[in-house]
Amino acid sequence: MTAIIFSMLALLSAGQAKVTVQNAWIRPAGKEMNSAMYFDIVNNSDKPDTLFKAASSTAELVQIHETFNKDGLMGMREVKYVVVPAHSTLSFKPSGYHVMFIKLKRDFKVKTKIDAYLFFKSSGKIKIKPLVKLQ
Ligand SMILES: [Cu+2]
Repeated sequence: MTAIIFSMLALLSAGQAKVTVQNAWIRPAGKEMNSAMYFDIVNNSDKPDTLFKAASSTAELVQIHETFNKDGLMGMREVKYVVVPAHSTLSFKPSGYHVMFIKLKRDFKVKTKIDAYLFFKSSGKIKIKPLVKLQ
């Protein structure tokens, strides 16, 4: 009986990507300022998954950003989604992808934690608690 249940669970999970988010952190900043959040998305499944939204009640606006270099000038811009390939880890890190927190509703103090959510097409809504730190 137990073996049957296990094999059914294996079948249910086979077709779906399931990512985990690790090492989440966010830069300290004062109320009304902006901050940036970083983390590693680990996809151990054999299907790609897509991050398409980030959210937090601690900022007026939360966007997925990429950093670019045009003619030696660094800039950043919003992207609508980021694909995480199968069997890979995608790191959001300084000078790369990041989640931008625009116009904070309160101070982000070092050593505290912030509530945030990442939304994936396959894995759904994932709650994370980034630690506020300088780097
Ligand atoms: Cu940005």
